[in-house]
Amino acid sequence: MRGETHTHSLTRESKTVTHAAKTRKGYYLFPSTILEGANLSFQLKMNRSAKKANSNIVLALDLPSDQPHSLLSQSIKMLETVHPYICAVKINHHLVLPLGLFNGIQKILSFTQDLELPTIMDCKINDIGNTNRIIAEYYYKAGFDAVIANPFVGWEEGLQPVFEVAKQMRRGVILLIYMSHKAAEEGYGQTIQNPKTSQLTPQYVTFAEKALSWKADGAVVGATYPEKIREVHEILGEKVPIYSPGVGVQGGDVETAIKAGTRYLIVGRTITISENPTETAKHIRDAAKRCVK
Ligand code: FNU
Repeated sequence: MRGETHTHSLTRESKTVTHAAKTRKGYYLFPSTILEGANLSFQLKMNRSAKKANSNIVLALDLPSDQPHSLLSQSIKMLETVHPYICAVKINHHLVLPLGLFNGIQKILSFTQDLELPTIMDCKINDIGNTNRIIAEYYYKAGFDAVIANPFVGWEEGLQPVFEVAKQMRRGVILLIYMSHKAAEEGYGQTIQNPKTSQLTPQYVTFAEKALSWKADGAVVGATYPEKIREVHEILGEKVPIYSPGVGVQGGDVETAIKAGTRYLIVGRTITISENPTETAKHIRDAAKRCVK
């Protein structure tokens, strides 16, 4: 069993070269899976991973904060047991703050890369453009496949630099459209006057439209608001997949969310603090599988 002492510290780049064979001409020949994996867009990676695992569950690797010294080994242990039932891993500040990005989180990312699981950093980027670009660059350089960002800051000098760096590095950007918590209505649900058309519109509808025009790779809509999922899905169709957190502990329901149009379910505590995370992950995966057409 891998633990605190495991030596998975290779970066994405050095690992790729480790797997490569050098020809006489000096070119590297990569096994096709590695080459394809490195070049696939985030959306394709997710698609492929979901098919392979026969699962649409994104594990929110949120562990309790009472034993910070063993978070790394707890994370690896969790991934070792639940990975057959998930298609991706989402990491939050629960781990980045205590473990640090390059010496701690990167070890987890190296492990998820070995498992061929795409990773999402839930940093909810929400600052001025220059800062946003630097945040995204750090996470992508550490090895994350996608970041979550907040469309409230807008495009110019807001999220534009994030989308630019994502394009350069072939990574993904997922936008918050309607969050899962009780007060989501106060921000995402307020009625605004569209500055261009002067029409009154719900905030989240304009965010869904931005997700399309900015070519986002995903849209977060809480599983706790199936009617919002349905409405957003009508706007996005299959172009921008919906990711829904809020299943289980927050009150959202697997079947209702999927039937309303969710593509990926983000599940944290229901799995991570359950008595048997593997069984729980399998149970949720199977429940989700039954609803997917
Ligand atoms: P669980 N999360 C969320 N709602 O819960 N990123 C949102 O609207 C959102 C999120 C995250 O409740 C939350 O921070 F945009 O234990 C946590 O990491 O299943 C996870 O999704 C849900 O955790």
